[in-house]
Amino acid sequence: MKLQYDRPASVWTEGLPMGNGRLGGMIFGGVEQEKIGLNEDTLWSGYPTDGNNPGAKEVLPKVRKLIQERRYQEADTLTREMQGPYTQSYLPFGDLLLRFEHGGIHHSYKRTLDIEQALHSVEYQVGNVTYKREMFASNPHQVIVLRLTASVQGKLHVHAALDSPLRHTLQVKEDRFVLSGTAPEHVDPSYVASDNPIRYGEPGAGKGMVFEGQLAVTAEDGQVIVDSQGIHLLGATAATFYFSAATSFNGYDNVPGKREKGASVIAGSFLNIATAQPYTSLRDAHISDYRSLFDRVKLKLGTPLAPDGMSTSQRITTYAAEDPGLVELLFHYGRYLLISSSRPGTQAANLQGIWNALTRPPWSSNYTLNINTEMNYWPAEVCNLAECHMPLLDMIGNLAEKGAETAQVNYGTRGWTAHHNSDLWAHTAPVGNYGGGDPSWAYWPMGGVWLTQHLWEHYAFSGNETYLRTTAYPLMKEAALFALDWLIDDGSGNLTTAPSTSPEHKFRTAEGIAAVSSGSTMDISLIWELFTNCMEAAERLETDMEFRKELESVRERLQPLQVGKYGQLQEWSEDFEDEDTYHRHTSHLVGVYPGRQLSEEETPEWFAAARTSLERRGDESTGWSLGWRVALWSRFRDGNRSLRLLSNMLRLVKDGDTEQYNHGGVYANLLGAHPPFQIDGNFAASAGIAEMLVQSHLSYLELLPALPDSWQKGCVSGLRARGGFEVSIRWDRGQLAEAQITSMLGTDCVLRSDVPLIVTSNGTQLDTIRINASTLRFPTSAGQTYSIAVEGDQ
Ligand code: FUC
Repeated sequence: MKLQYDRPASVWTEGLPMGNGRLGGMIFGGVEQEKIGLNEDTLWSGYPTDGNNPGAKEVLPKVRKLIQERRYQEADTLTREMQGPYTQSYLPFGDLLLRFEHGGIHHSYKRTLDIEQALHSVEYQVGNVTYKREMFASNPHQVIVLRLTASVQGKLHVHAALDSPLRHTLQVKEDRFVLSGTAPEHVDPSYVASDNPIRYGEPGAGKGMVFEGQLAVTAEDGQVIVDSQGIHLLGATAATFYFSAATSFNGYDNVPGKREKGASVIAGSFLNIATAQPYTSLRDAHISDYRSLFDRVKLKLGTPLAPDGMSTSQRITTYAAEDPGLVELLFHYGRYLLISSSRPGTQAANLQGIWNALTRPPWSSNYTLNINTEMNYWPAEVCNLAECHMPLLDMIGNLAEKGAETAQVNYGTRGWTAHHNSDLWAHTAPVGNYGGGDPSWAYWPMGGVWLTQHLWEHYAFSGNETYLRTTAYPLMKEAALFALDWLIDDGSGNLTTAPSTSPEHKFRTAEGIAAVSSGSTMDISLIWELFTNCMEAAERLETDMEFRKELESVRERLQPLQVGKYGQLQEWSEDFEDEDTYHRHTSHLVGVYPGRQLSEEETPEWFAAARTSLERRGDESTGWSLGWRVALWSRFRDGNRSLRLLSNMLRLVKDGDTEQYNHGGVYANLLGAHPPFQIDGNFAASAGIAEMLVQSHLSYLELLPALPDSWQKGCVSGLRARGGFEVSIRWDRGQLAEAQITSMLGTDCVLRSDVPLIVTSNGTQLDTIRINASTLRFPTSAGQTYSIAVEGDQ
């Protein structure tokens, strides 16, 4: 449960991340100088705007006509007229720099991240003195804490300071060193060539937010001097530094008066509370808060191959997924990262979670809604971190408000829509800067339709009907209203979408390559999922019977999916040739995972075709794409293939490797590499591993659906399944040995198993009802645990 290294990080991607959901730190410094990259999750460029494009309404019928006439390239070009501005960017706060006055010559260096406790430590010796640094980001106290100690009295001489690449001033306020800054009003995306990419407002009168960071120290001995250069700690043996930060962000809509306190007051008050605590109580509060989430799931996949002291980077290059211990670490690391980047009340994790060092980060470090944002949250429910899902669910509520205007202004439809990208300001309009964005990504009005799946899943796992009634269903219904108005008759009575893309992928026609056509499989599948979820929700809530019927009849008329000439599930409504057979997006398989439209039982032909499609895509891609394929192969019940994909993912990518689309992996710090760094691969890996062990997306719960041959013996506990179940499983010789299922809601449990099972509760065997050859059902009581064994095994 440790990431460990025997030398300091030399670059950011060798650093180790800490976070409390809001504040992030990337520890990537050396011995003589420690460096912690700082982040605050509301620190973005920009201010509220909408970006809606009233001209889109007139363009829409013309684009639809071109599509009908199969003039796809012209349709591509015309969709550009429907675009709005790019989103804003997630920005770095700056760095916390600690200079140790003991020189750089040292020995016995070790740095560790213990993900069981969310604690970082650095330890080394200079001569006979052992220096230690212990660091964490506390959620209960909302500060980053650094504890420094020397084994010999009075040996700590340290200078600490703050710096930022954003406009700022430095000053001393009482005994604190304070950095006050202003964010730019605008930052151009990294992929836009611009002479003036970062634009600040008038000093003192700009629209960019302000932010402040405060640094303080309490020393047990020695001397502390705070001056305009920073904090000087002289001749101490033990001291604790505290970093606190806040911004003036006042909600995505910046309604005046909503926020009572400014950045400075907020940052200061967290610091007041933290500095008044002894170090041990801060540390204890942090660990118990973190463990209350982390400890819920345990996983054992086999005997670790790597020797105890081996560095994590060495372990990755030597073993990849052959070391079950490394796969366990990867699984739990995703959980660590979600707990560290997404807590109730914080912003949703963006492309880099909350860790970003660049003023023009890749893809603006924004919310990319055509896969990456959803992927970030795939592990939340199944891996027992439903609380960490909340920031995304809240964000969906914001997007629904802004997206209702976009739907109305751009298309004149009901409901709400979001497109390819979003940001802190809940951007919902198509991006592209009024014509500059390639339609293959810039044109995609399905963001809202896909995101609402998360609202339903939060309910499906928890069974929380109040949440479904008051929050989830109304937002889902509004997204469904958009979809109803968006669908058009394809001329044969079927309903389709147009203009439509299969995100980021293009097709070839006799005329050339294009992106825009009608009824991409992804559009149809996402709408199918939304309508199905809405219908089930309305049924559970016993509401909206008429609306339910309407959805049902419209769902019936959705343009049917098709099997193409290679036996593949067609990605588009015509059997076009792919622009790139090995493309990273597997959008047309969304009904296999994370959706449930396609299955062996319900849609065997399409399911088999989807498998062929995945086969054709191959096993090489970006980090996040490999993660998706782990989960997809699990849904095809091919654990060996999932493991192969995990192996491809556990491939060391070097810092500085340029943007790549066919060879992703992880960095030395086990963070996902597209490359560049993108955190979604980590989250997909955790979700995919969970999917190998438990599935519940269909009408039953399945244990060990995709166990690879090499995981002969192991156990997992604490995974969640839809319907309100918590599951623990032990397996041996590659087979189920026993399982415990705890029922949270008291609903019937339906289990799929090819071998006969015995269910007992409190030592008494239950009568189970056999539904068919492979599924059985038994009633449960809320709070009760049921033991499952294979008949004949006892
Ligand atoms: C989509 C992907 C890219 C990258 C970007 C953030 O555009 O196709 O690979 O993940 O999002």
